[in-house]
Amino acid sequence: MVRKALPQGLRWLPGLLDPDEQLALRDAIRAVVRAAPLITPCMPRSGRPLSVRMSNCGPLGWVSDETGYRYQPTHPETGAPWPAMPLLLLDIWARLSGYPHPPEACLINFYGPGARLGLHQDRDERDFAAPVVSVSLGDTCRFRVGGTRRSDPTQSFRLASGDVVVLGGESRLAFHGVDRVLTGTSRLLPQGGRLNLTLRRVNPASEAP
Ligand code: MD3
Ligand code: FE
Repeated sequence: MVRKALPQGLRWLPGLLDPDEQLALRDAIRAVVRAAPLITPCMPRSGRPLSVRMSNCGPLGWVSDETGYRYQPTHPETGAPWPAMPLLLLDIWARLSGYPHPPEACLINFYGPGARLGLHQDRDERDFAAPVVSVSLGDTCRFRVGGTRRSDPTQSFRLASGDVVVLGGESRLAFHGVDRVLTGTSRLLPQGGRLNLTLRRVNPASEAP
């Protein structure tokens, strides 16, 4: 097998969270999702539903509907502010991001049976100076990452429960996606499936209130 270098600025930390931290974070996300139920987002224009279900915590949340992608302070169905970000996530960001301000958004992606996420870039944020920090819980997935152009070669690796990935530097604008979830690879979520939490800055810190 040919091993390629990971994109510049991508830091993969396999097993960063120990089993107790994974349980604590799972329970914190359960509480978030009880207050801010998972949504089935739709693609802008086509209105086609995504297979990944989503919610958010923190001051801002990422939403996608027929009118477009955006960050907003409230849940689109309940109208309530997104729940607070669990302290464990703020702590992970403070340790790993190298960014002197807290994250503004945590997107919660839930992958049930057959869910996947096509190759895309994350560019709805206005601040690309901050990294994205990703935390995986539950079943392992096959994650794919390429370069900053869609046509760049890609490579894939497995993200398991407790793995954290920091996407800074050039990797911040790399194309990436989730090819598939490997059912039955973790017992953290009793009904199976995979959770991914991405911590993000949205607005440049210089413009923060
Ligand atoms: C590389 N989530 O929420 S996490 C997303 O597993 C997203 O749910 C995937 O792509 C998931 O937008 C992948 C790893 C990840 C997250 C953000 C990135 C990789 C990234 C941003 C830029 C480059
Ligand atoms: Fe993404």
